[in-house]
Amino acid sequence: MLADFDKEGFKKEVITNVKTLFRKPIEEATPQQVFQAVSYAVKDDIIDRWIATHKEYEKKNVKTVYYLSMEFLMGRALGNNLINLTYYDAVKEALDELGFDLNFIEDQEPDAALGNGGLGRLAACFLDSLATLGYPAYGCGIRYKYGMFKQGIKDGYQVEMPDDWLKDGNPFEVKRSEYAVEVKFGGYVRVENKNGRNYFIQDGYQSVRAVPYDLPVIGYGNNVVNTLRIWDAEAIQEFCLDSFDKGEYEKAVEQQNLAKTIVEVLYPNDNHYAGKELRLRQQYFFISASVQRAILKFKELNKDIHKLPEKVTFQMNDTHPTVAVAELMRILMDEEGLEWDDAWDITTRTCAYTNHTIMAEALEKWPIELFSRLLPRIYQIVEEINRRFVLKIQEMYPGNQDKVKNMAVLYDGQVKMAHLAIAGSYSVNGVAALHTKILEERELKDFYEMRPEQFNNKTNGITQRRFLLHANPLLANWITDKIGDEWITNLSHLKKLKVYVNDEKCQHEFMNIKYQNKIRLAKYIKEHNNVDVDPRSIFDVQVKRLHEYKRQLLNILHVMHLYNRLKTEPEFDMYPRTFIFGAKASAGYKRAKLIIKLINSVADVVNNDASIEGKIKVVFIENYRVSNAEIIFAAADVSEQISTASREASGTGNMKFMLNGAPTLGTMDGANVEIVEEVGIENAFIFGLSAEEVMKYEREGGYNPMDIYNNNQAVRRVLTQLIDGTYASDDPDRFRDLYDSLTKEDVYFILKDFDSYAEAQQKVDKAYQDEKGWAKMAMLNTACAGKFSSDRTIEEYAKEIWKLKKVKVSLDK
Ligand code: GL2
Repeated sequence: MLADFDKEGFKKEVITNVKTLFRKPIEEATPQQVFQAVSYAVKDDIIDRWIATHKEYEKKNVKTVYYLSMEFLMGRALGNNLINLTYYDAVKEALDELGFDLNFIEDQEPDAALGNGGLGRLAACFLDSLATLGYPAYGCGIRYKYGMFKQGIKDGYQVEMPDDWLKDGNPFEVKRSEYAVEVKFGGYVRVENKNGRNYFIQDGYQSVRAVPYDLPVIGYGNNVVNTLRIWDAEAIQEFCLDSFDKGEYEKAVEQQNLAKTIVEVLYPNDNHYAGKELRLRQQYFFISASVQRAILKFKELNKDIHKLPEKVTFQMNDTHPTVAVAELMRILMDEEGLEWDDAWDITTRTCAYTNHTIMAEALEKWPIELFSRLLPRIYQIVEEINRRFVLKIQEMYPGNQDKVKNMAVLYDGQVKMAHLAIAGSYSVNGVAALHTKILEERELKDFYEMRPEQFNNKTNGITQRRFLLHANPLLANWITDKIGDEWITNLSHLKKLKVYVNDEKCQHEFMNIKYQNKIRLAKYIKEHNNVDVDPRSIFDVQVKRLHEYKRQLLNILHVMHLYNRLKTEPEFDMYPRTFIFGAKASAGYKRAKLIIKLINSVADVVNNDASIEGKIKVVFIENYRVSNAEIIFAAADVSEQISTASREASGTGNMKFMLNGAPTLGTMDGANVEIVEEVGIENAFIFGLSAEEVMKYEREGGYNPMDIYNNNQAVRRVLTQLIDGTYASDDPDRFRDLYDSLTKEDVYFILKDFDSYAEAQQKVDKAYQDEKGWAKMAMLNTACAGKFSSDRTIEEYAKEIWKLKKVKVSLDK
């Protein structure tokens, strides 16, 4: 495949690009300018494939999935694009010859951080797999002007800074003004009767023009280039002198402002909805635009709108895009002229819904007052959906009011978006086996009983192209040396590594690669945190969003406990350990932010206490994001996946660690269960209450944390240290909120799981000292990670939900 890469031509193009873009010779270009010039040169290589792919899709009139998502956490594009074009090494060489280091050039690119965490990153991995497998797909989202905020740490506290990711332009995007559509908000609905049929007309509305920007999504070595389409908003009515005269100036300003605010910023909440009007506007904005465009495209190739389900699936990524159900109904009835039953039949064979969480605070509900004011026509449709759905429930369960209460779309003055999604979809899936089971047996039990065939599980996955091939080149090359390169597109091949796990030479090589990656991370930590860490210590890593259910607090309390032991138990010893954290907290999540402060305060004390001889180091990596995640996963020895069982729907970081040879220290939650199933429980460190036990306690009203406080000296000691100034000498009450939350309710069972966690940690300490045993365990984790490729996940979606066919693309020159 490399044969078609023209190195000399590429070098020339880079030089020319610098000249035409920046009016400079390349010797005078800034690194950012070189990055731009290189990216435009790469884009040229992409364009032909992009056009060829879409020609092929049109020629075959293929079925397409539209992956509707408020979030796509893409990270950087350049390196990944080169990897998937299979040009990475060649471009590296070309740039070397021009006197530039590709790694350094890659570092100039801002992360496209249009997402919060796992849910958004999953969407990005899915796009990579869809293109690699040759499935026709669009990602549809929002072109936020500001993505996920940049996190700074000041005096140990998180500070948020705007992420102005577009300030230097985005070389890979293409603006497609010709595909702009109008999206309407507010006003009222007027009914007009023409020839005996009622027409519903929205009047007195405000509107914006939705303008798509397309980003290429490149399949690995197969010429397929799919599209991530993100929508920008522009004012329909520009300021014009006319409007002064007609007194419409105010309206023009209003529309300008509306357009500007809609796409201004990503809401930085993970697993939590804020219920803000602007958020609902964002949702309807990108859904209306995406669905309108999809229907227009469908109609270019197909005459009969009834064929829509044969050609299109709208996959709704969580509750955020579920207004799509009603928007599709609106288009089918008000624009295509279908009757309700016909439209409903088409809609419910076109829409599918993925649930990503059981956390009640994440399932969106909108006050009817707000919803109907903002989306009057859509609300009418939702009302009718609800009316018919409730009739169906009553028919199935006569007289059972509880069923109506639990399942209605409209209830208690609210629009329940999950219920709308389920009523309007042919498929509802969870994201790991345990999660789907909990949905079926508990959270969505009534819906499951009504229509069990609608439910299915699709265990999440990650793309090995970014999280191994790009992130860990040393290991990637080693694997390819041992078993060939088929793993790049078929991760199950990794199991061939099993024959090497007892081979001492291989163990050595494997652990040496880990060591090199630890040196790379240590260097990053020194540069960014100015902390020295010893790459020979155990790198124990917890990187993910900060959330109480993820229990970073359990981790840091345990660090405090170890520190206590080192200080007071002369006979206690431990293998040197570096506890590495990385996490953003939602800007308004006070307790999460306090936990960040606690981690940094513990770091201050422990890292500066010479008496413990560097046995413990604590590092909080600032601004955790996709680009530094790639370095972190590759360097981890231990993967902390310690959520309260039942709460983490799946987790995907857990899979990235496993792939890079880090055993899981975790609870039996989410996909951890399946990781253990693949690798064997002896190759993981499992602790804590099971999901069933947690849910049983919850049914019975919780447990009493004071029982533990009173009987467990180690726990009492660290709790006391939260309020006696040990870690806050200037303000001993600083962490009182954490103390109170643990001693009063401990809703996340942190104290309950403490002993069992500490015990598992001791096992880690012991296991690591058995060098061969550890090497074997680490290698087995990599070897057994095959299941967790997003290629496997996407194959399942494509076969079982979307019914897509693969397309081959060739480049006729
Ligand atoms: C999440 C879940 O919390 C997480 O466990 C899961 O892996 C991802 C992807 O399915 O989805 N749900 C959610 O709302 N966010 C997640 O990361 N933000």
